[in-house]
Amino acid sequence: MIFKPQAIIFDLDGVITDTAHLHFLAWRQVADEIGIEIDEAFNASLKGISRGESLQRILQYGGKAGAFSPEACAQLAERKNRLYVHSLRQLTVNSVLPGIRELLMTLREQQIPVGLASVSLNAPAILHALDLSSYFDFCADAALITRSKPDPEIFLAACAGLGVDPRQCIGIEDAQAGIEAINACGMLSVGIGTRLNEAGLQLPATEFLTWPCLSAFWQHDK
Ligand code: B16
Ligand code: MG
Repeated sequence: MIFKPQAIIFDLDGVITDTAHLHFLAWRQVADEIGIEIDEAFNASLKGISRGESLQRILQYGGKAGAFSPEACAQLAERKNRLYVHSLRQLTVNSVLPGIRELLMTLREQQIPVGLASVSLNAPAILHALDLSSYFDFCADAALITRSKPDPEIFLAACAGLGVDPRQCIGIEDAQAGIEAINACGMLSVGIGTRLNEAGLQLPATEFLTWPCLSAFWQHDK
């Protein structure tokens, strides 16, 4: 008898498509305008971190923590988002990371519910641009989340929306904060990339993320 997880919950940026570079370009421009220089290495530390908190980390990095009023911070975050949303126009169905569309199709065939746990407020628009919306049974609403990853809130919201027990689910993430969030809710964690501590299973890239691989992981660890 093969046991299956009750659901698979995906992160978006870095797992389904790679928008990290677009986030970087938008943040770099805004940071530059207030005299802070950031690079791709620093940007990697913002993976899975909400927009508002990303701005606070940039200000801290540039030695300007507390230099802007809440209203000015809101304007900076809004400016970054306008730049970012504009850049999302370049996303097409070909922007899905290798193997992901095939995996989502197989999960449909296997009748395994699929959820999304992205802290991006732009997630629904991105799924739509990638023509993947129909593969997701529930997308947690980032606007209702009060605590950024590594808090498990967004993953718990995705499980609640699907009506599944987190301890019977797999979560997939590319960020350390996301792996910690998955583990904190008792889900099995799959990490995409390198240098992810505590991932139950670590794969170097999405092309290795297949249903046989996830199924074998589940049989082995449950
Ligand atoms: P937005 P994920 C996260 O997406 C990104 O990794 C992070 O860099 C970004 O700041 C955050 O979404 C918020 O995005 O500004 O579009 O609301 O990894 O949780 O899918
Ligand atoms: Mg991510």
